[in-house]
Amino acid sequence: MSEAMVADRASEAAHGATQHVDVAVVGAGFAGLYLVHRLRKAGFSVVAMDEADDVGGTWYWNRYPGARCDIQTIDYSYTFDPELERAWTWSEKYATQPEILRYLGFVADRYDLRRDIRFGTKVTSATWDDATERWLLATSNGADVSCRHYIMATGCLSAPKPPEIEGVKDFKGGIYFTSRWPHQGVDLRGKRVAVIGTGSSGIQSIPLFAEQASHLTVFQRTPNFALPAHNGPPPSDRAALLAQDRAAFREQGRWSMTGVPLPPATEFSFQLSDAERRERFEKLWATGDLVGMLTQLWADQGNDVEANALLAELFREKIRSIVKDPETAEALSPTDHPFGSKRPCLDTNYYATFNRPNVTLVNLRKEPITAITASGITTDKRSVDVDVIVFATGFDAMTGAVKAIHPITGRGGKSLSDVWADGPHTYLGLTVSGFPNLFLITGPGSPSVLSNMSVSIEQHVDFVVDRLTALREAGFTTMEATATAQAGWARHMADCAPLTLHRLANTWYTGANVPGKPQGVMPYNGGVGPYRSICNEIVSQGMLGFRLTGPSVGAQCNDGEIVRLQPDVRLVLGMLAQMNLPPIESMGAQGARDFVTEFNKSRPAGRPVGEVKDGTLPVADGQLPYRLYRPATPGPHAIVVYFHGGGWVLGDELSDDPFCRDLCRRTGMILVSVGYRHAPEHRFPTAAEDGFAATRWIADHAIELGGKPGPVMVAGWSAGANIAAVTCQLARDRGGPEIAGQLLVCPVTDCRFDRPSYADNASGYFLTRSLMFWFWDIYCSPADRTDPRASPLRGQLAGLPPAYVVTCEFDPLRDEGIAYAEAMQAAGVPVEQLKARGHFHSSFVMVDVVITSADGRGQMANALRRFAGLPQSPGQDNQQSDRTNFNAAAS
Ligand code: NA7
Repeated sequence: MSEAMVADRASEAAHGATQHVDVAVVGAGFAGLYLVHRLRKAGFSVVAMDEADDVGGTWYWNRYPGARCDIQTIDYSYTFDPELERAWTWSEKYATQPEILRYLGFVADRYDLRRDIRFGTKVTSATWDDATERWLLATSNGADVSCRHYIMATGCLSAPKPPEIEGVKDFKGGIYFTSRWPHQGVDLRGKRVAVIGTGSSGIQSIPLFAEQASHLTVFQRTPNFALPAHNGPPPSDRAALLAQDRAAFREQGRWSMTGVPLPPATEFSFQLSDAERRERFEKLWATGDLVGMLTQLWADQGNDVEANALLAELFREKIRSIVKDPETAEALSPTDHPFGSKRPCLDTNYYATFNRPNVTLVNLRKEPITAITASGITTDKRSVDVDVIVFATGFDAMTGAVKAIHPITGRGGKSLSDVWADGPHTYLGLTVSGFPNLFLITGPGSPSVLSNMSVSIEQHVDFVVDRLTALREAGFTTMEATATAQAGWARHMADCAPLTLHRLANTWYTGANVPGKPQGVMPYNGGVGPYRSICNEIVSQGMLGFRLTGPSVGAQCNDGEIVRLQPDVRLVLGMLAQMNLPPIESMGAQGARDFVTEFNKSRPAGRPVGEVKDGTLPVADGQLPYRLYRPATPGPHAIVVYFHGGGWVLGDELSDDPFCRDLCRRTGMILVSVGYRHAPEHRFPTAAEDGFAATRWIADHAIELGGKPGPVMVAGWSAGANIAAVTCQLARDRGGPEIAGQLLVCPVTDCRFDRPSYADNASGYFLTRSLMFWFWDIYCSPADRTDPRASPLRGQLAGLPPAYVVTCEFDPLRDEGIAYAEAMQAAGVPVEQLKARGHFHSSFVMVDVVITSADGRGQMANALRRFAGLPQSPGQDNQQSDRTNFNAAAS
């Protein structure tokens, strides 16, 4: 836009004392442009303001040489208008900044957006007025703005971080920031250049600086993972997919985890050989596909430190193979964070640049910068004289652009900076309690920078504009998140933490790059598709978590938390609901068994253990099969006798295989999973008696099995936990075997169905009330049900071995498990309980699917170790252990 046009717009705005609009938007980048378009189409009066002289947002400012997007441009585009998509063709796989800026200019022209944008205009304060229910915005240029709704489309990486290094102002040479690169460019030919910072901006620009500079010195604090972009035309296979069915391609992106339509890997690292893993890595390295590298290698690469370490090492091998000087290669090799936990970069000749004679790497971890002087940069080992310093030192990400650019004062005079003093608090990353009618596009708490931004921006803009339209139609004038909804979102965000490894790195995702900034993963890591479904659910549940008011319609507040399930439990239940399965109880016993066998085939295989051995053991009237899991560590090991779940009707000694393997690995103990007999062929009390007999046989044959002689532990899940509990009572009453402890996971303990959990969780959580009725009917006649061998809660509880009882919030069996734990405790049994919030009946056995249950499985393992008199394994406190394991894997 010409300067004259900017001046015109400013003077237009300056005509009235205040410009009145329905909606004011800050920012004219990807988000701001789409907002103006959609709001206008929805019939709202709108003004957007941007400090820049034209559209572009981050792409207006970040003009440093080599600046490109790191999501393929085929995905990094608007998708709201198929005509627009047909009208624009990207020239490269990863477009350069000038091309992206041209694209945004093209979009602005096509929809005539500039006429509602005041360029060269900063908002200097925003204040909510309760009386008028409007925001009043003061601006740096022209009229103030009064608006009903205020939308911050300020971007996540738009507030540059100050250099934080002493002496910058003393430097006599040229100082440049990649984030504010001069429009006319900078001639670095023949100059001695220093670059500080090796994030995406540094890594993209360093190879180009090296081609011009007489000498380039790169000051690196943290080495980063970089993948060669192999730029060129957009990949023909993906272009063909898009051309074939544009709508389906886009829809797939919208519902994916990252916002890019690429199917994630389904095989786990431990299911692939070294050669297979390397082959996958080489393929993605050769194609330069960053999202692919982040999601398509193996299913556990993003959430398991050991699986991730395999990938990180392949990267380091590449660096060593490219960079000739071993010390430089070592310094360039990241070891302090898992791959993907810090934004990995796409590069063109980055590592090879360090083979050039005119390039030096200074490792600030070994020699920190002490000062910038008049002539250059001094570390504690040397002084480097330079003509130019380029700061590629990044941004005050996510919150910087929202809270630092101007005071925002909400209801009751509350300042956003104060409310966010200890970190950002939002509902959905989109709204803030206490700040009515304020919206943040891709704010902290939304997928934002962990996603394809263009997809997330469109989703947010659509959500906001659709809500504003619906509000207007219903006569509401304000919309505000409730404190309960916001607190619930914070809890959901915390629940999502184990889904990825972002928490293990100090990055701008966590605020660690800005001294003094509160720490915590700011973007939502639960995935783009799940996030979209949550937003949709909020609407379908009558704007759950929002308070709406209007002069003629009064107030409406449907308060509550949108996600009470653990994030991965929510996904599993969603998938099961989509499968639309017939009730298991309608299948008949054999049909249900076949179904379970088939269903189990699709689950991730369990992790490797030292040895898996099948055998049989005798009981009074037959033989029972068992499967033994032995740890890889030298024995003899303590023994846990395990009973699988399945309502005394389904399953066998193999059916909880991944869980047994997991417990074996975590405890360092032998697990013997017993194939006890089932109803209806063998009704009560066969399963209970089999459990007891098997435990006795295993205890008697501990040495032959490679275990330690002496007491054993028992464990079980669901009906298996019922058998474990009964076994403990029978062993006490029948003179052994000695049992050192019992782990009861979601146990069946009683035949009463009137406890609240049977009503609260009667359906919708896989194990239903009606399925439990069916199990009981098949297993046990009503007359037998009160026998303590069926309902151990009705037995004598004194003198039982110590117990660890696990119950899940969304399980019909929750309350009888708690009742059993409390009754044992009242009888003097040492009892510990794990009441698993947000989990369902199957959470703990769905190893590698319900990742959020890993922490609980760690706690169970430690309980078993306590029973066995073994020291606690620090590796089982997950948050802590991930760091410890990461450090061990990296070293
Ligand atoms: P980044 O990714 O935040 O990178 C900034 C770099 O600057 C990073 O290597 C920092 O090291 C380094 N840095 C920051 N402050 C200092 C000081 N004081 N001394 C030495 N080194 C410092 O920003 P970018 O602009 O490269 O990329 C931002 C995003 O834009 C990118 O992820 C893409 O999504 C696009 P550190 O790692 O903090 O040790």
